[in-house]
Parts: sequence; C-alpha cells; structure tokens
Amino acid sequence: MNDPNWWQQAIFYQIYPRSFQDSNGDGVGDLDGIRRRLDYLCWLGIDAIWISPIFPSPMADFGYDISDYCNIHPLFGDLSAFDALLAEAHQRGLKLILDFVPNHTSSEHPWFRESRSSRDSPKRDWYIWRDSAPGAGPPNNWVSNFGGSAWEWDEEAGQYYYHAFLKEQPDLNWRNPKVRAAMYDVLRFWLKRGVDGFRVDVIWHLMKDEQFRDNPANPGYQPGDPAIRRLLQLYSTDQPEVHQLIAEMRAVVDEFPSRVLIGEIYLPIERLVTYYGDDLRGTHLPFNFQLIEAAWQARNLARIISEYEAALPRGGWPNWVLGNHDKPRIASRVGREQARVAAMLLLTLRGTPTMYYGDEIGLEDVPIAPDEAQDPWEKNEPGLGVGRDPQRTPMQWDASPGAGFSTAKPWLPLSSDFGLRNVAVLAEDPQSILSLYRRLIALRARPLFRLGSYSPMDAEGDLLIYGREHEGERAIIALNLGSNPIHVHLPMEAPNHIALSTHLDRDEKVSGTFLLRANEGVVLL
Ligand code: TEU
Repeated sequence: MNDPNWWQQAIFYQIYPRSFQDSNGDGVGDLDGIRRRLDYLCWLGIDAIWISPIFPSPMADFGYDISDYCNIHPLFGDLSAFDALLAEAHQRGLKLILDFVPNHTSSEHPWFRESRSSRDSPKRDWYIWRDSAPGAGPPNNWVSNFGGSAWEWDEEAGQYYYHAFLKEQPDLNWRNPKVRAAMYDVLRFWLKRGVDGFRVDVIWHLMKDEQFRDNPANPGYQPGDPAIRRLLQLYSTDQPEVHQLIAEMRAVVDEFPSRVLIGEIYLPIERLVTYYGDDLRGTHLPFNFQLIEAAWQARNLARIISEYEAALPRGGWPNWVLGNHDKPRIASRVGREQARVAAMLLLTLRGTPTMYYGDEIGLEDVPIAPDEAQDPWEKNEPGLGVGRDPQRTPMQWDASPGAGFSTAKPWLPLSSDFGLRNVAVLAEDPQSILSLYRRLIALRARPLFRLGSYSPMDAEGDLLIYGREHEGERAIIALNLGSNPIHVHLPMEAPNHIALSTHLDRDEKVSGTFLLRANEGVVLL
C-alpha cells in the first residue's frame, strides 16, 4: 500500500462511527471503539477505512451538520484520540480517510452565525442569501432534499437563505473565494495530521446556477415519492462550474503525496464520469452507485457494468458500492441468499470496492417504530419509507446483551437476531457470510482481481457470467441470481477449477458443463 495509486488496489470499508463500537458506555460508538476493532478489520482483510463525520455538530443530521471542521465531537473523543486511531491504523498498514462536508455547515457554525447577524456582515456572502420573490415567497421553487422549500426565511435581516438539506444545514457560497480558501485550509489541517484522503459529501451540489432559475418539473414524479423528486435538479446541482472547483480541491490534496479524493455523486453514468475531471484532474473516484440502485436482474447488471466500463474516461479507474448509510442494506434489498452473490459480484468486478460495515455479517435493515425514528428525513416526510435509521444500527460483535457494541442501551436498536448474527458466531462458522467475505477479500489480493481486465460473457435469465484476465491468468465468475439451478456451459479452454463457491463447500475441477445451484456464485480459476 505504499504505491501512490494504492486506492486503486484497496478495498474500502465505511464505518458509521455512531454504530461501530462504543468504548465509554454511552450507547454511541466512538474513536477509541474503532481503534479497538482495528485488529478485526485486519483480520477481515480490508485496506482502507472511511469514517462518516466525527466533527463537532449539533447532530441535526447526525454529523453532516458540522459546527467546527477542525475538531472532534466529544461524543467520539478528541484530537488525541483521533491521532491515536490514525497512528494505530497506519501501524497496521490501514489507510484512513475522513468525510469532508463542504456543501453546507451547521446553522450553529460561527461562520453562519456571523453571516446571519446582519446584511453588512463580512461573512454575509459566505452563504446564499436572497430577497423574496417579487410579491412574496421564496426566491425560486427549489426543494430541500429532506422535504419542503429549500429556502428559509430569516426574520432578522429580512432575507431567505438556501439549504439543500435541513434548514440547520445552510449551503455555503462556493463562488466566494474566501469560502474556498477557508475550506481548503480545512483539508490541509487533516492532511497534515496524516489522513489519507477524503470522501466528499454531495460534491455535485457545490455550485448552483448563478441566476437561480426555477427547476423544471420531473415528469417521472409519482405520488408517494419524497418531495425532492417533484423537480429535476437541473439548476441546483451538477453545474459546469463545479469542475473547476473540484480541480482546485484536487490540487490541494495533491500538495500531499498519495492521498485520495472520492466524490459522493448520485447522477446517471454519463454525468457521473465527468467527475473524473478533464485530464483526470477531478476526483480519483467518483462513487459509482449503480449497484445500490439497480434492479437485481442478470441482464440489467450486465448492462450496467458494460455501460459503466464503456463510459469511463481513458485512465479513469472504476469503483463499485453495494450499500451506505443512506440506502437500504444489500441483505434486505436482494435477500439473505443473494447477499452472498452480491458480495462475490462486488469483490470480483474491476475497480475499487467500498464495503459498508455490517454487510459482511449479512446485517439487514432493522425496523424502527415510527415514534423511535431519529433520522430527520424520516421525521420530515414520515411514512414514505425514506428513513435511514434501519441501515445505521449498531455492529453486532457477539451474543452478549449489547452485542459487544455497548454496555448501555444502543442509540438505535440491535437487530433481533444479534444472538446468532454476530462476528463471534459467524467467524466460527466456516460457511457463514463472514467467512465468505474473508475468502473473497483474500482472493481479491491477487493481481488478477485487483488489476485484471473485465470481459462480459453472458447474461440470460438468472445467469450472469464475466471474465477477468491479467498477464495470461484468467478467471470466470458465474453468478446465479435466482432460486433455480442453472446448467452453465464453459467455453473451450476456460478456467475450470471452482476455487470458490458462495456456499463455501466446493473446491473441484469441472469440465464443459457444470451445475450452479440456487443462489450460488462461483469463481473459476
Ligand atoms: O447524502 C446525500 C444525498 O443526496 C442522499 O442522501 C440522497 O438524498 C439520496 O440518497 C440520493 O438518492 C449525503 C450524506 O451521505 C447524507 O447522510 C447526508 O444526510 C446528506 O449528504 C447531507 O449532508
């Protein structure tokens, strides 16, 4: 991992810090907790950790509302706890990246307090202030991602401010060079401390239309969809000017050797790939969320992979994600059996995989009673199924009362099957999903999987087959996405040794035709 392009070969693992490991008995995870679990992460075999926000925050959006970019929230520890975590991660050869949230601050951030204090405040244009529309009402029709108008009236100075998310998350004005300079210094602060890079929150949101034109209606909107779907985000996101800004951000990161910039971007593939930037001077990895959103169907997956491979700019490195703290868990989305197939897909595709904590134990969405909801989006738009608490529940380490996560009542409930679905139990079971993840991660250590080319082979019914090749070495991956057995015909001279089955009960040579059982995936070498 000393290679400057280490991020191409790495497996990333996302930690939602509130839910990984509590070390001080308050029911919320923290940095010392993560540090205690570094040996687990090494045992699992991942290479790099991304930690969701750990900075001071009123927690209106659980840390994505930051009131101080250069410190640690006391819930999670302090700067010395962070330094200790970073040092121990590095000692073990693990990289560590942070979550950078540049689009908006907390409304409690001193910058916003100052900005809102008066129209003449020197920080007024650090945020996006506008007069009401002629007549009255908000300056335009933009909708908040969490429901309602994206404009909040501020009585004090008689203007509206813009917030793409909660009203407690005012958007910064990235057209202001002072904002840019201040935020680049935030990056330097952490880079100097030794972090290996950043995942950048909603990077495609940073620039808005200079004229603040109304967004057009979304013809695909259906009743029951969240409010944000009413409009196409034509003028509020993905503006051409954003790329110049990302190039600046990248240049800051490049002041330090071997760091990585990953962008959170929900856009169609042809728009997504523009975030590699001209001459690849943008993000190293624009997160590719196609698998998070895909219908779980062989031909569809084959199409997604091929279109993505074809759309990549020359030299652009691919990446894949199955889940994150905003989306239903993979095991709930595709089911327990297919979760194993999904793991094989994620870890055998060409490009950097990012895992979401808990997916390796097959953790499912945990139902949250309406009156127990914590996620502000769920509270703003109840009953639509937008709540993100179910996928943020504590990691399950063992069968003890707090699942080894905490000695106190966890901030979100454990899944009811934690007595069986936990690391201690599954690590002992050679056929568990956890054992499968370890085997896949170990297999991925081969240059064949880390670096090899991808070639589509077949996608019919429930069968998805593709090949990987590197310096004369070949693998075939055959996945059964359904619950009926499938006869697979291998091409002449194809690799014919089943080196790994998702059922973890096969190590055999096959010839010509072999049977793929229900919900089984295999790697042939
Ligand atoms: O998420 C941004 C974001 O746009 C998604 O939640 C989005 O609404 C949806 O998934 C797109 O289909 C980031 C963080 O990951 C999220 O946790 C924060 O709430 C949000 O930004 C605001 O910072």
